[in-house]
Amino acid sequence: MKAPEQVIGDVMEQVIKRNPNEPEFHQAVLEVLESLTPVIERHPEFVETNILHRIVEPERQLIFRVPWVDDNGRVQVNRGFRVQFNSAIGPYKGGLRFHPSVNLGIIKFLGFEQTFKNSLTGLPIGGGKGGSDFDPKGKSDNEIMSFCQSFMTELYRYVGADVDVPAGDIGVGAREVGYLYGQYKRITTLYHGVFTGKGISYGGSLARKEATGYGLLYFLEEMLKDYGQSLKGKTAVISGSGNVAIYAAEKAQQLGALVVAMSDSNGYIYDPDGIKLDTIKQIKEVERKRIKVYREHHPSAQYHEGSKGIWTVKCDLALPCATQNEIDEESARILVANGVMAVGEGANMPSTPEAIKVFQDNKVLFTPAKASNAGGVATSALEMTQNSMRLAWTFEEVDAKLKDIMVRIYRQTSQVAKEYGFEGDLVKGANIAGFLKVADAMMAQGIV
Ligand code: NDP
Ligand code: 2IT
Repeated sequence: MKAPEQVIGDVMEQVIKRNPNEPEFHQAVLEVLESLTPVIERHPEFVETNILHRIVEPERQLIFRVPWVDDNGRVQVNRGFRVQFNSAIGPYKGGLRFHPSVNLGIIKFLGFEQTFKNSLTGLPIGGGKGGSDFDPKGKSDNEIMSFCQSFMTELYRYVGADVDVPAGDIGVGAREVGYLYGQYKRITTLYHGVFTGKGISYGGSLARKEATGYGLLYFLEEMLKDYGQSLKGKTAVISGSGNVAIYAAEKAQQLGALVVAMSDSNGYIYDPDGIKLDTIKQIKEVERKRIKVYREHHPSAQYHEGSKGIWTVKCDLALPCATQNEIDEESARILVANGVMAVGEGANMPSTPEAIKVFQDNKVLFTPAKASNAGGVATSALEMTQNSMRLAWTFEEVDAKLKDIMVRIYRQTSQVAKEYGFEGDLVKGANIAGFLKVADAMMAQGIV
């Protein structure tokens, strides 16, 4: 029998060889594999049945052409993706990202993370992710609709309420989900829950819009409680100003924290008296403008060009809610020097491995994305449940279930970390707990 380290080394070598030029995918896989040494020691059957080699290989990867016509009558071509990563515990589930940086490696990293995140929710959902290198910025509603209809005209073949259920992610919100769902329904004549994050008038769940951000704060609250702390009076910095960031800020404020900075990909605003969230919602959700416009409404706030600078703002809580690898080692060191107490990941993989090491070496409480941002997909699964039952729960009912789920994920993650000798290390706890359920289901289902 090979030593666990060697098994992991072999799998990693294979991943790099099979998936060249996909650094984000390598990064996500390595972090999970590195956590699994003690699991492999306890479970030789995982090695005998090659579970690790199987779990890092997506079940299916779809790449397709998305042609559409812009407002000037020009034909545009984008590339569409859907990676159906793992269906051991349920139908593929995960969002769609529309951003010019999207490529197969990014979708694969997100699908891989999603598999373990979805497992942690305790709900029956497998892992998948998709998207396109289409850039929604500056496009008219008509262009967005054209693109979404073309995207769905291909994707519809591969999805379904019990097959694969997409949702939003960067660049895909209520407007895009509406156009995508409309086209799906038109082609298939099926009115069922093939998307989550739908509008409330056509099968969406109350509290789904708020769920990722609220869930992050419920998770943080539970963790801080464990250390005799609370959110009250804490200063928070939240990167991004999209769906996750806005509702993380809203719940942080409700729980008594002072949110002093938010950003977009151009720069960040600093408002020492506390960010006025109504203004942010108006600028971002209604007008779709840049965050620097905030200063026109609140002249005493500062605007700084460059999104990375947000991590130089002194805070107790740093909540990265924009994108992958947005906190590097240098930013982590600045946060630590400024006395940060906890870092809660709302975005997927927002901290580089070097940054995570800086936080953990300096005893900063650190919540990994696949645990602390699981509230979004968990509430998506609640939307699927409501659609199947043909009924709708109230906001309070969904929110209470979301809170229960986040508290349970925190407890399970910290408990599993302790059980495997990594007390306080939620990265290890989340990776191990997420992996165990998927691996167990794969073992039970044979070599498939
Ligand atoms: P949105 O598109 O609503 O918002 C994204 C925000 O992040 C915007 O403010 C955007 O700025 C900023 N951003 C995006 N890319 C970059 C970049 N390369 N550099 C700096 N800033 C950037 O997306 P969401 O809020 O839905 O998603 C944010 C993160 O949360 C992502 O990592 C996503 O995968 C993750 N997530 C989302 C969930 C959901 O339910 N929506 C669930 C769990 C995780 P700009 O407008 O300038 O591009
Ligand atoms: O990364 C994520 O968990 C999401 N973008 C949400 C996925 C979903 O299916 O709700």
